[in-house]
Amino acid sequence: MNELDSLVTNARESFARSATPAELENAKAQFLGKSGRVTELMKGMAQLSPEEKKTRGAAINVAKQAVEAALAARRQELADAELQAQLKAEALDVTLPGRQRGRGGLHPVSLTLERIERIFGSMGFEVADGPEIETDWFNFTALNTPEDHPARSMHDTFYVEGGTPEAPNLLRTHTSPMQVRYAVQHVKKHRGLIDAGQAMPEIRVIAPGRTYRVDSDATHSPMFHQCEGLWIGENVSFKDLKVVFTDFCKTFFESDDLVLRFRPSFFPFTEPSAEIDIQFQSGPLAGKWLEVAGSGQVHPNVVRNMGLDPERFIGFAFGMGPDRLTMLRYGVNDLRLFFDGDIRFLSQFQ
Ligand code: 2NM
Repeated sequence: MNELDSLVTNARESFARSATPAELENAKAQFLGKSGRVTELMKGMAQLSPEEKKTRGAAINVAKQAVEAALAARRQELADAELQAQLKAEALDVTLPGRQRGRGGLHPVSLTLERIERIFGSMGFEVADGPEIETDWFNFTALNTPEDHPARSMHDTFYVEGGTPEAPNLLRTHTSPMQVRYAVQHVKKHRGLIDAGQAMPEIRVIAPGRTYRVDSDATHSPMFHQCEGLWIGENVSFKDLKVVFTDFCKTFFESDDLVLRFRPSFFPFTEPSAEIDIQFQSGPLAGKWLEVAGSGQVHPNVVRNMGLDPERFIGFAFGMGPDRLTMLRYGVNDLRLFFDGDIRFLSQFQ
């Protein structure tokens, strides 16, 4: 191999070894730069005769062009490789579905509460609201709970700061205190009518909301929901309770194929009292008696604490658990699923 051929071969090898554009430019300088090998060869022609210059010059030129061609080819190769690497690094799967903003929605228990409010609303019941931190009087005393009742113990009730020993503050253990507050306001508003012996607009209210008890297992959460109902007038009876609650159950469960049973029971705030059991006649829950609420005729002491004369005013109340109603309606078997906040579970109710 002559000198010029080996120069071209050296250049090709040197360019091939250059892995980056910067290395390639250094390699170029060694051959085509001011003191590069091709340039040195051209300088070396000075002493040659005109005839020799002609042939030697042409041969060097051919070699130079070969080196330049090899350089251009390698530049293109490196540029292509760089582009490929960049494309790979920034790879986009244009077939992926777009990221959507989560739409959000109501919690299944909220859906149940809305449903309860709408059904009782259609029967003329207002919706009461009130504080979750209650006084001992509204939560227990007004509801005829004896001073030594176990529900008042620290084992069952969360007591909080801010009260006095005689009037401690607590997290409400049921939503009835809201009804007492509502009834007291209602009576205050209509005191004139009542004392004049005229008809008072009936108290017809439900009280939905969060309640708290010291209790935690598969079927009890320290925070749970309740919805209580209250209807008081001069001519309200247990028959009205049965009609109202039966109608509610049929609408809530979207079925006429169910029966109710009122089973004698005891609550401090009602007398007589009854548990309400429901039995579906068809569907997945058919045949079993399921307890869905407590109820009763409001105790005379409670009527009195609302500011009314129990000889003249009478009514009924009931209390149910929207968490349990939600489990029954959707066939959920663990209460804790509602309060774990797992979006995969909760999003199924939208
Ligand atoms: C229940 C069962 C029976 C109830 C009583 C009252 C009030 F305010 F009239 F005293 N509200 N809710 C009641 C009655 C609640 O829950 C199981």
